[in-house]
Amino acid sequence: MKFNKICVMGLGYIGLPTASTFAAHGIKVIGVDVNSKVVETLRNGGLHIHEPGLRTVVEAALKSGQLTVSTQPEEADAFIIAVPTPFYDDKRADMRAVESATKAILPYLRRGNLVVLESTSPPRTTVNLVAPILEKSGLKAGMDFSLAYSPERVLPGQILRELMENARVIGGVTPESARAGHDLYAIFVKGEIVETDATTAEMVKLMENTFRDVNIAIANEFSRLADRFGINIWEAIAIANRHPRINFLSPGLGVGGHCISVDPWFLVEAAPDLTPLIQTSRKVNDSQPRYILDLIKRAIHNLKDKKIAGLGLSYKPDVDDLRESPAIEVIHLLQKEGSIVTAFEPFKPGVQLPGLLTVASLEEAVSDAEVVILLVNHSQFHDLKPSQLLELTPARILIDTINGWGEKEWDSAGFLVFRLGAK
Ligand code: SAJ
Repeated sequence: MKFNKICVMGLGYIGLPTASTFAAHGIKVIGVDVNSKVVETLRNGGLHIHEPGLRTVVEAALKSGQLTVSTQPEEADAFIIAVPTPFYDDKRADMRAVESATKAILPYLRRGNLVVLESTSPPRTTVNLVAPILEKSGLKAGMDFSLAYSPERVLPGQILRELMENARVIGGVTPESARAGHDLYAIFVKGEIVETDATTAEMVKLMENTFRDVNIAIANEFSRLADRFGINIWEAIAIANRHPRINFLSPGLGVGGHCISVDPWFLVEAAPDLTPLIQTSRKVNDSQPRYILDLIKRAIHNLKDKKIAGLGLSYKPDVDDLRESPAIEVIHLLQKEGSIVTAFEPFKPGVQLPGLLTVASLEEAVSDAEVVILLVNHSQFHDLKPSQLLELTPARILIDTINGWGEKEWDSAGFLVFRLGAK
């Protein structure tokens, strides 16, 4: 199948890099976002998200005229839906954005088009939710137009590289739909493109993120056991991972972000009776911030009125995304204990968050602190030398929740350091 023009619905962390990458490969792309602020920002040469290398690709795509942005879709050869699928408070998948993006395509859908859903979705979404909406056009999915599910699998921080290099799975509602999807992504994907059916592709995505969640849950549980038995979990994991069939992930503050902390719930919702392990892992990871609070309490005893500098607010190192961030949760827990926390996030230095005291520099955060807590292993913090921090802060107690400050360098430098999972 040939593609001259495609329409990408959703210009967030996935849609914008995808739209710009297609444009960079000579395809005419219309990028659509319902948020007019996003469209305005892009039109004015701005960027609403931080991702390494993205600015260059977006600027080039817009300047060349290959990418245009709008709040409304247009007729195209292919439509890609890359909108968020968050969850409600009760952890059920919120499919409203997928539903409305699909409805928005409906008036522009023509015989011979391809529609691809990329948003992470509960099993059978493509056939049970997307296809029936599109078939209101009078066209039949898999016969009159192609319909496929192709999950994004890129890692925030490395999106542009992974978009092209990762293997890509394309699940069609028919083998012909999968083939059409293959033809589309072959425009820029250098990794292997694997064709399957739509529901398998949906499951693959959910299985991948769930596997990671379960793996992190066991690492978090081991960190608690390490505290109990007086061993160093970081050393133990490093040794265990030398076994050829073992690959533990790392413990930490818990699992944040918009993907791994959300996606396993889609499987739980779809089959609560079949998912006890997945549910327990989610609970273990969600309870890790509270465990971290206990660790801090064991180190400091009385948290009331303690002046604490919290380093990092994002959900993981070297990204600006604050969604579902366990670092923010730990700070709220400390505040409930009466601590006065001053937080600094280098990737969003000016950020204002309800109920949080944030400052725009490391210096400001630590200058008056009694305790410094390393919450996110951003390079800026990881690369700090103990002598630099000694000069910036009167605090002599450090809490390292993610093993960012190695024992050798830091423990003999004049600080009293407490680490998660270390004796
Ligand atoms: N984390 C740990 N320990 C680890 C690794 C991560 O506690 O050893 C924590 C992080 O600090 C973070 C959370 O887990 O809070 C998730 O981070 P991540 O780097 O594991 O994953 P995401 O959410 O940034 O991206 C994942 C990726 N999925 C997999 O690796 C299977 C990515 O490929 C997906 O495209 C993305 O989810 C997505 O969009 O679904």
